[in-house]
Amino acid sequence: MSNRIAHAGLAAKCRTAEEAAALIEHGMAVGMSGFTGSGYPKTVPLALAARMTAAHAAGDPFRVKVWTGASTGPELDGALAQADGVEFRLPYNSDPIARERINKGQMQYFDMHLSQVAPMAWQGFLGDLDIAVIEVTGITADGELIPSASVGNNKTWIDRAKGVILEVNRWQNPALEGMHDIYYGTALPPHRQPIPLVRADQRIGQPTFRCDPEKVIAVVETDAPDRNAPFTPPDDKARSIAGHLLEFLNHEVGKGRLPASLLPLQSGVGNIANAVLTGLIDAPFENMVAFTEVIQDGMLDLLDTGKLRVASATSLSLSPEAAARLNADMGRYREKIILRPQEISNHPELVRRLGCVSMNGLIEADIYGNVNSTHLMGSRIQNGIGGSGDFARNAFLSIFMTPSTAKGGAISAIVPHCSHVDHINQDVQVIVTEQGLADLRGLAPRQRAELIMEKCAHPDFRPMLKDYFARAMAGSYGLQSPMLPGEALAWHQRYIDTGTMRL
Ligand code: 0RQ
Repeated sequence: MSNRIAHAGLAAKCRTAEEAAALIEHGMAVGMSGFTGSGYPKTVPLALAARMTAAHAAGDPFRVKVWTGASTGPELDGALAQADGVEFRLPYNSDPIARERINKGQMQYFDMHLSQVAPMAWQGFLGDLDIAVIEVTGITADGELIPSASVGNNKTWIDRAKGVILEVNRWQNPALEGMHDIYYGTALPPHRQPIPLVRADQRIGQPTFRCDPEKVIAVVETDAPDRNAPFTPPDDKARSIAGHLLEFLNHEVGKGRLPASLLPLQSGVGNIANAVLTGLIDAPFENMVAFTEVIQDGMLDLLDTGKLRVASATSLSLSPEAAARLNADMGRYREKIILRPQEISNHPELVRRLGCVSMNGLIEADIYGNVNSTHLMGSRIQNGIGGSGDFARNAFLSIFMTPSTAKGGAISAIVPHCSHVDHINQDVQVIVTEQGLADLRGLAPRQRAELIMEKCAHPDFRPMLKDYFARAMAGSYGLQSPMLPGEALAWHQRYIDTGTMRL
């Protein structure tokens, strides 16, 4: 037993991962920690997957409902999906094995706005939560829990679950203690009060989770890193997208519509978002702050330059190199990073009050600026909406970015009609591709279409889009948002049939 467990009663509950996993039964709902590949439990899910595989081999059913913060790691989503042990999953997934099962119809997946998960769990719509499995950095002498590299929904899972299994991960730096801000003031209507946060750098809660030691049914000691992949260096397209976006932000500062320190930044996941953050290092903005979900490598680089003063998020999602850098200097970063529950990091009230500049990736946008963030060809889920909707609808500036083509140029990211809509055009103010940037603020649908085709579409697909739009103008049932229903999704059908949207 390590000195990470300072509470004698909880130290006495140390078990092996197999003993802890044996407490989880077929049909249970299990709330796991984990957000974008960090702070997820690493041994109990693996032991649970082994039990499931053995049960299935013996002809017995063994599947559970898995609730998390967001995506986790291969030891959790990958292992449980491989064992065919997940009946139902929420709210965000990026694991390829789980994705495959979802798309084969073998797993129910409730893809949700991340800020709404905790309130919905309290409302009771999701049913009872049987067990929480939560990775922590340590346990204090009075039994409070020091959070790990992500906060996610852990507070809610600990509060709601009938039993709690803790994984105390020695690999997580003990100096994480003090980085977190766990707010206990949320309530359901009619008792909701304003959340007293008016600046991104403010702390409104406490550094630890409260947990009744009586509820803890097992404590498992682990020593394993979070498994995040390295970022690929920005390619030409990512650099072009970042360039257009930074030029636009500069222009907005020049016009007096944004302060010189910008407004609190929210940045999505992925290589393009990372390229934008990297581009901000050489941009003329100082004293920036971030109010976002995920702190990835580019955000750490920005903190290092001093241009970013503070970053508020719910999770650290770093490459192994950046994680090592953070670990080596945790004392200093702890002053600049605040990790909060995701119902606070993504809270619409706070995003609106602070006036975030929201920057997220997309799968496809249509000529009117509706955005699909989740489904390929209308039916196959990629990841999930994540926090993009929490931010896009409420941001001061809602920006979406993408390369103009996908799959080696076979697919246009700008289409006549989105095959699935996550963000309606009213929530989408700016679209950026490597071709250019369309500022859609204040424009009506036909004006938006002209601008998106001209600025964002790839030149190979632009004539096809213009041809469709011209024919829609001539033959549409109405002219508010001209459309030819029989043709609107023909590009997607062509891709499914022939492997390309090209004629
Ligand atoms: O698939 O790897 O099999 O080729 O989609 O696309 O280009 O790698 O882009 O990693 O930036 O992800 C929208 C998915 C973009 C992401 C999305 C295929 C493409 C590839 C991934 P392959 P890229 P990125 C904060 C905010 C929703 C959640 C969100 C996302 C794969 O940004 O999940 O914003 N967003 N959260 O080939 C068919 C198209 C395609 C396409 C791309 N038009 N048609 N396939 N692909 N465009 C974070 C959280 O909330 C946690």
